[in-house]
Amino acid sequence: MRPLTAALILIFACLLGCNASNSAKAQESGRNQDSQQGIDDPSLYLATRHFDERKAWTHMEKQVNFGFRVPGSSAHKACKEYIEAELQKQCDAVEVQEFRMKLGGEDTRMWNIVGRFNVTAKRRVMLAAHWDTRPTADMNTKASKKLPIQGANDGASGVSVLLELARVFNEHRPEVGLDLVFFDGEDYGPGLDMMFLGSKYYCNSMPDSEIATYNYGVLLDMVGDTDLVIRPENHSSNSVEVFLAAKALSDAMGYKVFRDSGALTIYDDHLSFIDRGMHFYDFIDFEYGPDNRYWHTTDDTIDNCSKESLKAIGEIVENLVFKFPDLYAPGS
Ligand code: 1BN
Ligand code: ZN
Repeated sequence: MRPLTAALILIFACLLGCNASNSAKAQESGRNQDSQQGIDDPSLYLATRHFDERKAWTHMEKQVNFGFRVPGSSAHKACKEYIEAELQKQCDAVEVQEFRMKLGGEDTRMWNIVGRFNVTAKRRVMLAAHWDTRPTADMNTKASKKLPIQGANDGASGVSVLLELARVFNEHRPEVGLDLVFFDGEDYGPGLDMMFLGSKYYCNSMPDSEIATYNYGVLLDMVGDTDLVIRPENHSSNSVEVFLAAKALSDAMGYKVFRDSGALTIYDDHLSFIDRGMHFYDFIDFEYGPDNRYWHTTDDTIDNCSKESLKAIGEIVENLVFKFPDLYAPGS
């Protein structure tokens, strides 16, 4: 069989498969019924590839070169200024939300940072990541658990993808409003009570009228792992359409990043928004190294991350925003 014929058969088979599972899932999950879109839309296969992984990788290097971005440190302040300056180059509006917390007995300044496109649009998508790094490598087994982590994957990777997407969406405008949100204090810890500090603060400060403008949100966490695999996340299950659309894109674009099996339940920055009724999916790769052995350890280094993974998730999210901005009706 000629390669083109084989490719067309494959695409047709995939279209049929997507169509059947999609309509059933749409009824279950309350997908935006008014939308003309669907993951059975053939234009899905005409993906754009504007995301430049070399530019994303430069953002990785810059962040890890600042040092450990632990709240209260000079590296943390330098990184905040870097993210803000990069967003100023690309976005229609940039906002910095300062808040203070007592950390380790010190009154500590923390910052959530937002880059907006199409500021007044009433149909919006939020893409988010945390930019702080964990102060202690509590999962270390060989070296001290008191050392800080580089946070190349757990911190810098999501930021790098969002900063490169800011360039993409400035040059190729999305049809909806888009907010790139960088949360501080996600990983302070050691326990869950002292994590997700920035996202809780940010979410609490949003009026209902603003929540009601969002179609959905996506959180990117630990997306730089050399072997990138993203599985269903159970807290995000009210947003299954987001996962299905991303998986359809991933498959159609030739990536094997999104998998149906092995669902996880993860506490993360998306939870406050879900509690307020938003659709919010956590794209997290929680298999970092063999048996997740690099997570919250001094092995969370740039050497254990790859440009190719940033490219895959960057292109998938780029196309999610271009092709599937209306998976849910705003505020639904
Ligand atoms: C993700 C990355 N998280 C922390 N760093 C959230 C999390 C908390 C994931 C506890 C699993 C367990
Ligand atoms: Zn972490």
